[in-house]
Amino acid sequence: MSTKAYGFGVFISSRDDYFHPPTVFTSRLMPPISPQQLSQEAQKILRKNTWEGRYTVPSPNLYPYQWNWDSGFVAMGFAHFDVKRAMLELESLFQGQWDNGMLPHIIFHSKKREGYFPGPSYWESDRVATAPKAVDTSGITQPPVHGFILERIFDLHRNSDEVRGFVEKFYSKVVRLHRYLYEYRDPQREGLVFIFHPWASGRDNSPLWDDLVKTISIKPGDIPPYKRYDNLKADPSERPSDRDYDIYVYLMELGKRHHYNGKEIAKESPFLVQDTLFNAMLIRSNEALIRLGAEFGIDTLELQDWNAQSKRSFEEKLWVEALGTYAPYDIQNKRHIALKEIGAYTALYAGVPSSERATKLKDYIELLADRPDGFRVMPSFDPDHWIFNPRKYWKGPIWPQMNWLLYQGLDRYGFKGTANRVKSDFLDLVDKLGFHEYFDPRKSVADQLEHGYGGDHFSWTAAVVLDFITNS
Ligand code: 2M8
Repeated sequence: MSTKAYGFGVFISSRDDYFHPPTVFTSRLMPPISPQQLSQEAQKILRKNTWEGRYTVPSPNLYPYQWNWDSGFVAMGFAHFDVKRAMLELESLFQGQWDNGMLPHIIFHSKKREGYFPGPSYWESDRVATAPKAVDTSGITQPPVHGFILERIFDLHRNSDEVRGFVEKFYSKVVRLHRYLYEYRDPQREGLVFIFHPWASGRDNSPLWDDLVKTISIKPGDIPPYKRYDNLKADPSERPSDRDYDIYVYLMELGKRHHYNGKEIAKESPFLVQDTLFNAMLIRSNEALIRLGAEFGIDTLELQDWNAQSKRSFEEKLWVEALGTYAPYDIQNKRHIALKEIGAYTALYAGVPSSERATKLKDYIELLADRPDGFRVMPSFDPDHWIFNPRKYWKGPIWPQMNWLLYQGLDRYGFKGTANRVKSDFLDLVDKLGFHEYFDPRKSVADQLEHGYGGDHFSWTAAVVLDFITNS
């Protein structure tokens, strides 16, 4: 057995057969922080980021509304210490669900109308017949994590009548979301649904989208004037560029023109992508709903059909042999976006890869972790690509929820050592650099920093810490 030091945390080596989870996260600059202290801090953050007692904002200053997949992870975090708030989190999120089943990426519960772009006045959901009347929302969605979050809450509280009752009742809302995706976002009935906006991928300015968005030319008058706030509140060098934002607005306007109707958008949008992460989340959530359906005696035939087709298509269409991984598919230009990027690795959590492909995915993560130039795993983008940027938002940093998804996937395939490496790298970063939005993956650099990147006291960072610590 060998012992390795990752950053300032000392952990036992990651080989599958002899990994032991750490009990204390140590830091050279700070006194050691115990898991109990980290967990208390995480609980405090989730409580503090809860507004009006019923929903949680990702970060009060930077993102002052309720976000779709953030709230999924937040509900999981709350389930560890206040399951009523976990249920309320999901209920307030689904208050924004449209009549056609679409679940928007932002729910604007808050009366606060300034300080985030694009706020409700840009999306104009009140002009869309299927949008809810009681609350303004955006017009695009985000990765569908809610099925497996519901399953997680159920698993943690399976003996509680209240939780069982909630899960049984809530179940149909998630099924409606999936039905929407298959009906409106899969015109060729392939089982792979498309997104029409980078924000819907959850990985806004990932290099994945760079070439594709270069094909979009914006003429004067195509987009309305707008004012960004994000680059005033976070270091602009860590945020997307102005050109990125012009594209975001352009695609938002396109969606608006079609009342966000996926079928119409599919005919016109230059950005139409069958994304890896998005479809992996859908598959894993289908699976969770099938399992929960069996618990409650609900007919799941429709879900089983969807899922069998989605898994098959994912495996057949999105795998790129030359890359040794999966890649999103650009529908308009009929090609893979063949870059190595973290979304592909979440296919493990969805149980998609054959064991041979799964081993390839795992080996790459191990290679990254063992390199002499020293990365914590897993950077959100290929560190060997010239465009990799370890500080810039989705172009390289480590993201909390992505490490959680990766951990689950590796664990599912029995790669316990690699899974624990992904987990302990993340906990080490939080211990050392705080509950930030994202982190520098370079060990030598991160070890000299005093904080992470983006927003601080970040909700999903707290949620992932709670789940990791409670389940280790
Ligand atoms: C980031 O995205 C928002 C737009 O949705 C933004 O930059 O303004 C992404 O990291 C996204 O995945 C996340 O859900 C959101 C809130 O944390 O921030």
